Amino acid sequence: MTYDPENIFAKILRGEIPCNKIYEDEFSLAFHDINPQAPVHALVIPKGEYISMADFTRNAPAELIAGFMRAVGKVADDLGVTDAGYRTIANAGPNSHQEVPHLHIHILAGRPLGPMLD
Ligand code: D5M
Repeated sequence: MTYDPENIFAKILRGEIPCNKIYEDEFSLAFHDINPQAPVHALVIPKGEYISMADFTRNAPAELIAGFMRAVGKVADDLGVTDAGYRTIANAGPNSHQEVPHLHIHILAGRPLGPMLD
């Protein structure tokens, strides 16, 4: 599968469509999910053309991988959910119901989340 530069998160990264931004640095952009599944539902995406965690960890430079993962923890801290707890999810591929083919980590928090799977 090749990266589709017209996916919606690529457009957000290029500033072509807006997002409700939480955090940005040289490696990452974080914003609120448009269709929240919990009181806190953030998305963190790496800067670069990566479809999935497999694509990212195989192909991204180590500095970007480290910076991206650090941003996920920082966003959770900044949102004030670290102590109460939160869930991170990165869907990948058809069986996971990945809708947007640009790597994104969901941060879900703000209420007890219950069992992991539907
Ligand atoms: O999750 C894709 C997520 O992306 C889903 O929770 C909705 C969200 N989404 C889609 N478009 C937008 C925009 N424009 N802003 C913010 N959030 C958005 P997946 O894991 O691919 O199923």
